[in-house]
Amino acid sequence: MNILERYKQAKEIYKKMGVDTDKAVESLEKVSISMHCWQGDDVCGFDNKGELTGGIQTTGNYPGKASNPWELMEDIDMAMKLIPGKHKINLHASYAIFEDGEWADRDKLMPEHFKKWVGFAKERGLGIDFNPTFFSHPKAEQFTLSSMDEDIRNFWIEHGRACIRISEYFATELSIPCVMNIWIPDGLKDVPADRLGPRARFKDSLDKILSQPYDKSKVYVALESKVFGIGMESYTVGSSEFCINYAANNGILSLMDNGHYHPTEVVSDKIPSMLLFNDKIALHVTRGVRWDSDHVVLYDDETKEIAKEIVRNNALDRVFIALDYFDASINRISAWVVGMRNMQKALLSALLTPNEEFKRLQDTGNTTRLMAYTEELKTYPLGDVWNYFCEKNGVPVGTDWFEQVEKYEKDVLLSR
Ligand code: RNT
Ligand code: ZN
Repeated sequence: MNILERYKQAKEIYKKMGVDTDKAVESLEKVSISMHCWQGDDVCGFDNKGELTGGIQTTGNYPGKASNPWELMEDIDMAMKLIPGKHKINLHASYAIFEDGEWADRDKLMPEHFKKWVGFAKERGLGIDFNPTFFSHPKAEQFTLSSMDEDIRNFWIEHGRACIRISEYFATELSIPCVMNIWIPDGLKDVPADRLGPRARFKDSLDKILSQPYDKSKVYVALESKVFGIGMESYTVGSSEFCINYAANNGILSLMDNGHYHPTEVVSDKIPSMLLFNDKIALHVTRGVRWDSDHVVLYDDETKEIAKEIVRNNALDRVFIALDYFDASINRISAWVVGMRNMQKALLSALLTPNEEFKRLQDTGNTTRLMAYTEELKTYPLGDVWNYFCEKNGVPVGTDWFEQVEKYEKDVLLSR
């Protein structure tokens, strides 16, 4: 049976459950996910030769890593060919492209250092999101925006301000708003003597960064919290409470990364609360295995639960979804494609749920039927709708995409 016939059957099956598959497919087509460039080169970037710092880590040594902008762009192209829909690319400031040898430090970065990225995105109709890079730099030893050294703190404030200008440049050039996410690695390995001081300095630094004028309809500044990092196990300056309160009081967005909470805490449960108090929120979808390990996003329970909270609260246009992981132990293109497609599958699954009816069952206390239906739905033919979605959007169906990754590995990656 071909894909269209199977879709038609699936459509009937879902219809009996009160779900319109055509509408679900249409909604999913409009969702753009921000694909993190840093999966392509193990978070190395191009502006510094040093190692990855900031308490994050990639492990593995799979061959074929992109080691210059052109390879990274080539790899992004390959991944995007295998992912249905139109998306965004998520850049870090460390991916600046210096031509003619004129290197600039992070505090001096300018839009022209990202001209090539704009050209790349324009040609493909992609948006760009952005991140100042407060790590992998000689001035990012333990503290950046919370540093007690005023020179270092000012250096990073200038970096933040430069990144706002660059974000506005992306949004203006591409006519697609740019989410600019601030995450700092600052923290302590051991028990702090002063928890307040670094946070007060961080707060002041953020105020100074945000005093850079910018168009709020073009740039959405977000602040990402964290619970700990490697070498910062005892104290993180940008904790959840700090970031949520700062964002709420200063008109910026909160960004929740689901690797950044205690092991039994889930971001899915936080989403509805955040939606009640914020017009927009941002996410880094990742997979933590025992810690913030940044494994590839799978089609697992928490990813599905996150998708449900976005979809059933009608918040697809209020939540900026970005992926954030870095696996160097497997083919990096495959890592991108698996994660992106899984996020989309999770959204599709949520869209193929009779959400209003399920809410009604909860509200009327019919939890028996709710459980029975929810469990039946789990074996409904989601795959047939997904395959149709892929075909309709001109990307390979089923495992066919993987054949292409293998060929690309042989032809391109292994000859690097
Ligand atoms: C680190 C944060 C942060 C980074 C990226 C590279 O724990 O999750 O978002 O992963 O900026
Ligand atoms: Zn993150």
